[in-house]
Amino acid sequence: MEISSITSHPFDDQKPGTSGLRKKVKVFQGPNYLENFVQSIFDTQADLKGGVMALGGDGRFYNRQAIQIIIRLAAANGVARVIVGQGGILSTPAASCVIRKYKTNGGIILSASHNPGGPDEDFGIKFNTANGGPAPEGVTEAIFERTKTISEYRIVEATDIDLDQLGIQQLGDTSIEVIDPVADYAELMKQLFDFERIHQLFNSGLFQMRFDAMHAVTGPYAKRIIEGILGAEPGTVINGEPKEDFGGGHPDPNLAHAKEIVKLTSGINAIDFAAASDGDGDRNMILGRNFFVTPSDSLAVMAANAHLIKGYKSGISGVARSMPTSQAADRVADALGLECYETPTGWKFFGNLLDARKITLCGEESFGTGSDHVREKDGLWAVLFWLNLLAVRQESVEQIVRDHWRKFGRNFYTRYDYEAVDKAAAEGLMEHLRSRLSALPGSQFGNYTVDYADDFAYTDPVDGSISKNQGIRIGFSGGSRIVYRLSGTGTVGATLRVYLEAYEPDPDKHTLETAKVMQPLVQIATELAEIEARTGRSEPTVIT
Ligand code: VG1
Ligand code: CO
Repeated sequence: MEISSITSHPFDDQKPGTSGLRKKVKVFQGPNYLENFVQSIFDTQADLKGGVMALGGDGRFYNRQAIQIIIRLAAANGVARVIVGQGGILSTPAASCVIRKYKTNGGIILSASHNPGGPDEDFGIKFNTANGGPAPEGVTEAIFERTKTISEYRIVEATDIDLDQLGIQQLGDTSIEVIDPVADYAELMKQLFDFERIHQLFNSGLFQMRFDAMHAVTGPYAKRIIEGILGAEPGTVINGEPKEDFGGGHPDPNLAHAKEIVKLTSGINAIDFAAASDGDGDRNMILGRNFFVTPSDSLAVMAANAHLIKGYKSGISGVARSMPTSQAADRVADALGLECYETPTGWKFFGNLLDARKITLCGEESFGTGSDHVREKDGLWAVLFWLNLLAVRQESVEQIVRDHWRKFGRNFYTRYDYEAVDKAAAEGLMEHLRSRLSALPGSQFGNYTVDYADDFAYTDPVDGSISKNQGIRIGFSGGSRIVYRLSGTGTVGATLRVYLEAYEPDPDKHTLETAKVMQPLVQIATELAEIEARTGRSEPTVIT
């Protein structure tokens, strides 16, 4: 097998963001762009030489071509074995499962998650370490440093691997093993959840659900597990055929983009339960009959009920949430006498806590929940968790959540996204807020008094690493909060995210409409940051 060394020149924009390197497909298709980044992974991750790596993606446009290129780079860089999902497919949580199960030295996941796909849309690449989790900042920093000085990459000349053929194919000294992308993941889910009970729920004839795969990667997973193994009626999984452009949609499971299931759970003929997942299968949205469960509440409900679920029946060791996620989970942890960790946005920050067994469950307000079963957030896992809970408690989604609020109080929550705003304007806005922080504590805004205001910094309790500038927090006495941060996953301009949380202990007020409750905080948040004056936007692009 002939190995070529190809001369290349560094790109200056290969710094991974919140979750890997994301760019327009056209950028990745450009000469040497993908090759440089992958070679930088091999150059910095010495274990991969002579080692094993997992490889797969969410099936979006350019997935198959990128997989072929990465396999040829892996062979030239002395990787002994590459485990790749059939068709180049692995959902993000399934990739994490495969890395852990086969004890690989890490893996490469191709995805831009919830960002649209297609020739003019987004592509992404991410390296996960041997624990199955997204590489921590130290590793992504090293890869980025390497991309700045790289001068060549190594690649073998070879014909394409047949990605649809299960089994081992040889590329020089490197074995390429094409595996069923669903089997190992389904096996893991069977260990965690009471499949018999969920099957009975489906069989009862009294329960109707739909799962919207949004033409993304979870289609085959959901069909095999929910319809196949658990016996839900055919047609339970909708939009289950993965498409390279996600059917032209935006595979982002929220109220704005997953309209189809919102409709199915609304009105008099509403079904009992619906859920959706995103492009790469790590996000989830949970809906009951005429009822939306905020991701922050979902995490809190899971923590409070984990002991009822097979895989967690001996209890949980602790919880963690990303900083902008509502403090609902904190209240549960408090009641259970457990620690609740507040981490920066991005799943990579949960890895150490999970590895050190400080936490069992974790979540993000951005429709992400997960546990120590893998090291990624896991969309279908969350759906199965809820199904298992519904089967055990024999109550509706709404009853379970309202009961939770009665016990712990309700954290009303909403997020405003201002997408594709001018980058300099967005940075200026954050800078201006930063300059005001020290003067804010004690000031009064309507009924709200500022308790603290800071630029969130995190010290990892396991390895002591420090991450600064992770978002601006303004906390009010009484537990309400405003958080501002700039997105690290977008590919156009900047996206300003404003996260709002209002704590309400009084059960009589739990039936109020979220938008109404949040109104005063919205006004404070937009005025304080001078959003309209600085970005020219009077309204957000998306409200979730
Ligand atoms: C967003 C979310 C964050 C999530 C990240 C990756 O990041 O806010 O919570 O971890 O996406 O999710 P940002 O920097 O754009 O706010 V996924 O499902 O896109 O891999
Ligand atoms: Co995702």
